[in-house]
Parts: sequence; C-alpha cells; structure tokens
Amino acid sequence: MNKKILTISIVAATLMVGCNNRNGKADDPLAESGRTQRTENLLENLKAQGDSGVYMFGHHDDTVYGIGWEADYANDSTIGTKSDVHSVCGDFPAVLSFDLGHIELGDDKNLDGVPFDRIRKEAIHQFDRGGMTTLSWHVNNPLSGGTSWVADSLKDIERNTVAAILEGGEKHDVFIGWLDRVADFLNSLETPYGVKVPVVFRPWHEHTGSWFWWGQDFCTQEQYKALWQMTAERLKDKGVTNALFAYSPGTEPDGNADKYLERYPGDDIIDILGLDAYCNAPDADTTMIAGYAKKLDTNLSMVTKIAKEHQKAVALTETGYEGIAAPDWWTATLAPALAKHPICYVLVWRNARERPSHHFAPYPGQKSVSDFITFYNLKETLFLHDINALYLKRQ
Ligand code: BMA
Repeated sequence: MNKKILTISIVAATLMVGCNNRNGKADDPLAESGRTQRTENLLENLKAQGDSGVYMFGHHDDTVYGIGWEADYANDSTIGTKSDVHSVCGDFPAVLSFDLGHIELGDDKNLDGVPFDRIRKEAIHQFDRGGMTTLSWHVNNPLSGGTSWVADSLKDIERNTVAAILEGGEKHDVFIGWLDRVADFLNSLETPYGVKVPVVFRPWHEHTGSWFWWGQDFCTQEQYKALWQMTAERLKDKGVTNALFAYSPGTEPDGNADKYLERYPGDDIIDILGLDAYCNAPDADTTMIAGYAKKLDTNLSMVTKIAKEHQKAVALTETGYEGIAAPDWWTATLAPALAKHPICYVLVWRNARERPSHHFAPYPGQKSVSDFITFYNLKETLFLHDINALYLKRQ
C-alpha cells in the first residue's frame, strides 16, 4: 500500500471510529469505564444533585397500578399515563421503580403480576421524558425453589444457597443462567433510536437483616461480596453498559459505619450508597414516628459520611409509612429528616392494588393528600417536571 492510500485509510478509519464508536451507535458512546456516556453522566448528576440540597421523589410500580386501578398492559398508549402520585399532585415521580423478581424463571410477569415487557416500555418512556428508573430484584431461591423470603421450614437450605450459586457450587450454572436473563432485560432497555436507557440496578438489598436468603445469617461476609462480584462481572461479560449499582442495607448498622461496610462489595462495583428504612407506627403513634425520624437521621448521617469518603452518591433507596396514618407525615416527618442529608433520591414502596392497606404513596381521598401537595411544592423535592438534563454531561 502506498503512503497516500495508507493515509486515506487511516483518515477514513478514524472518521468511522468517530461516527461509529465501539458501541456501534452514533450517539450512544461508551465512556472509559465501559459504560455508556449517559450512564456516567447520570451518576455525576446524581452526586451533584445530592450536594445541591434537592432530591428526586420516587415510587415503586407507580405507573402500572395503584389503589383501585391497574394499567391496561395490552394498550401501549397507556404507558406512563396513570399514577396515584399524578392523580394527587398533577406530576409524576422523577424516579420510577420496578422489580425483576421472576425474570430469572423466564416468566412473562414479575412476582407482583406486572409484565416485563411493560416494565421495559415504562423504563424507556420514563427515560424519554427525562426521568429515571431503578430496578430491584426479589429473586427466587435457586436451591429450595422458594421465594426471596426465607421460610422457617427451609432454614438449612437457605443457609446454603449463596454458597451453592457461587463458583464451584451445585447451582452455579443455573444461577449464571438467571443472571443472563437479567442481562438480556437490561440490554433490551433501548430506545427506538438506539440509545441504551441508563438504570439503577439494586439487587441483594436489605442484606443486613435476615429475611432474604442472601441476608446476614445465611452467608458469610466473603460469600456476600462474592455474590456481588459474580453479579457485576456476569452482567459486564454479557455486554450490559447501562446499569449503575446501588448498595442498600437496612437500618441494622444503626449508625455504625464498620457494620454498614462489613459486606460492602467495593468501590469498583458500587455507585450509589443506599439505605432501606421504614416507618412502622400503627395508629400514627407519635413516639414510633419520632423513632423512625431518629433512625433515619442516624443512618443517613453515617451513609453520607461514608459516601463523602468514597465519593459515591447517596439515596434513600426504600422508605415509606404503610397506610400513611399520620396526615402530615410528608412535611412533618419525612422532609425534615431528609433536609439535613445530601441524598439524590427518596423512594417510597408500592400502592398494592391487590392489598389496598399496603400503600406508601397517597391516592385521591387518602388522608395525607393535602400534606403531600405541600411536600410536592417544597423547593427541595423534585418531581418529573422539575428534572432536566439528568443524562447530559455536566459542564
Ligand atoms: C414487598 C411487598 C410484597 C411484594 C414485594 C416485591 O415489600 O410489597 O407484596 O411482592 O415487596 O415488590
């Protein structure tokens, strides 16, 4: 090849690389980390958001069902159109959350009866309108065939489950297949114009308690860390480039950073430091509500301190007051508890259409509606209309 042709080839190749980056998508380049640039931008924006004293509001299964209704899954024109939160304040949560439980089984619907195809479409739609999606995973037990929740009668099996799915274990291959189904789903989160939808993936949550088979009493520290390592590695190997990872212990560390970090899989795996903390206060018991506020304060102080040292974003990855019996809970309890801490989002759990007392967000007629509207209007709270440029590079 003469010099001139060689030069032309190099220029042409350079131009092609410039247009078609390693990902093969003109406008969806991969960053140095191997994740899409938008995914990295999201992470940077989440960190900055926390530091600026505002936080996004999130609600689990918000747009797929609520009290007295369920979306028409056969009709795509209903995607992202109905929500208890929207019915109450005229805006959607900035953060939607869905669960991947039962995707591992190859089922069409998740453990709460929501089709995975609809979850995919909701996440893409939420991205298209500027909001964010987070995904949890209440994965079944591959050894006992049971659910995520430990069954007393199966305790011996539960104790061996994590060991059984790690490398060398009898269920390792099965479990890799389960992870591959998660990877396929994450890879399928792509807009029609070829952009991967960044999401926050939050598996292996509340492991500081012992109600899930990956919980404190059912595996060693090293096994729990290895579980995360295996998860992150397999998703990466399967080409997942659009997932941030959130670590979300429960309140058991109770302000003790060593406890919080005891099973931490490492800065190279985790992007967001989370906390799951619920308000249990039957009959609006004021002492119990105050206890929740204190518990939040103690644990969020700990998490935000750790996050500063590790340069991570912080989120209240799950919270809520089942039934919201105190009508002023949003502005008298939740907002003041969050005001002191640089979190990027707060997420309340679902409004179960099949079990109406199991609701964590208001719906028309619910007793905290008027207070929720005040909460919505606080300058600190961000809903969908308040969000812009979540996926753009920070200047
Ligand atoms: C729990 C409850 C369950 C549900 C699970 C996964 O907290 O809401 O009813 O199946 O989360 O969404």
